[in-house]
Amino acid sequence: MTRLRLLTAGESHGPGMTGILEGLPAGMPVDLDEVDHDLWRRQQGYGSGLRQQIETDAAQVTAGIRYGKTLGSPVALYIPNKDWEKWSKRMSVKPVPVDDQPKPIVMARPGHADLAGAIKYDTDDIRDVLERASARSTAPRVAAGAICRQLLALCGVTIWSFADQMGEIRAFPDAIDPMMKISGDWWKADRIEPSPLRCPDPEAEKRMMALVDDCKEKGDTIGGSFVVVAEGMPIGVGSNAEWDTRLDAQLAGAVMGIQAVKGVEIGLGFGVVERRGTAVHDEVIPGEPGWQRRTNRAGGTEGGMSNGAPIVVRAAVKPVATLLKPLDSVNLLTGESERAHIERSDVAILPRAAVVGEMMVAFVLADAILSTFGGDTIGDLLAAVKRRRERSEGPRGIRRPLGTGDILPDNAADAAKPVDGMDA
Ligand code: EPS
Repeated sequence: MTRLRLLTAGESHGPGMTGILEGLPAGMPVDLDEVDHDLWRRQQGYGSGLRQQIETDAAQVTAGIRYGKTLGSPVALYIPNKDWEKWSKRMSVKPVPVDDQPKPIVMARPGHADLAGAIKYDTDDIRDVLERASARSTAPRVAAGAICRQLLALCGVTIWSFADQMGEIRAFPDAIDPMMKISGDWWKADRIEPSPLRCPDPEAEKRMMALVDDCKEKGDTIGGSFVVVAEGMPIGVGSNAEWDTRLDAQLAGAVMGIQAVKGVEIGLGFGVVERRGTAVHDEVIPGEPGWQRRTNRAGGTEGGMSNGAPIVVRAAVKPVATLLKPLDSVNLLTGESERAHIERSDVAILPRAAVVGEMMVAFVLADAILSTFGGDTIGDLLAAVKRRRERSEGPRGIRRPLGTGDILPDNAADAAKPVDGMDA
């Protein structure tokens, strides 16, 4: 990332989770209730374990925001862990005599960070590893991503997500068709948000819930895939110039960095393998304004840059590695074969992973927009985005003169106003 930096810290059962987001422009209004609402969304989902009933995640801002607007300094977010009350001894920061410590965890769970981490950090207690590997670390990512999403909204970009597959059950087999065009009205928030699985297809949702129940009964877990869509991106964000500034590479890396994600596709993704070029690339046709695309198989990026079409990112989520019917493992101390360690856990995390996916996409797109357009203030940024949108309105020869575009959201003008009292 070139402009925004996000550093997170915190153990799952430690005192709390911290996120520091650096690089936001000054003067950007931040709705902290919205941030808490996004944290709440991350905690919903059929198949979640008991931990989500214990926690009510809310972000305390300890730096970077004054009178509801960013200062341009790093924004620090703290999300307390309610469960810490019960773990303060087991997760004590201060030394605890060996006889008072709980029994170490020595049976690595296949699929978790346990085995590699125990060897890497040379510990006899896998808890030293699993606490940080926990998906709880996605909470501060969501809080920071929620702020990025608000910045994107000011720039005219909206992001949403849904679960499109769990096990073998696919939502709307043709909802996002091979042309990558979204048909019908199923994608609307009032269809997705109330769904316990973030699945807007009620028929598929019912079968997915039954699948979760079946896995729970059998001590098993289940994964799936989710899709994140970002609409309204200005054209030419990201870069064709260098491997690490390519927008698609950054999106793939950030989404792959979410716990349990094993695959990321943009647009057709692996669907390009079996198709010929004429069935992969998106034809450009005359339209309003200037031109249109017949399809969106590229998923909104070409040559490492946004091409103005919706950005469509799909991620494969593996089943949770903590199994009530554990797989074989080897005792780290004795080398003997035993069953893997069992912890309180979740049966399915797919709907929650989708919300984290939204926020990671928001973080990458906000970073790319800021890297492309710059700006010490939100006004600077929005003015530069507006110029780019005007420049994108059509072929050079028929473009409207610069300065006549009216394509930013209604509230963008408010955001661009100077901070109250700035003149004083
Ligand atoms: C997790 C195990 C569970 C999850 C946790 C991730 O926690 P616990 O061990 O306390 O039951 O609920 O995720 C969260 C706490 C969260 O907020 O997302 C794991 O092993 O990764």
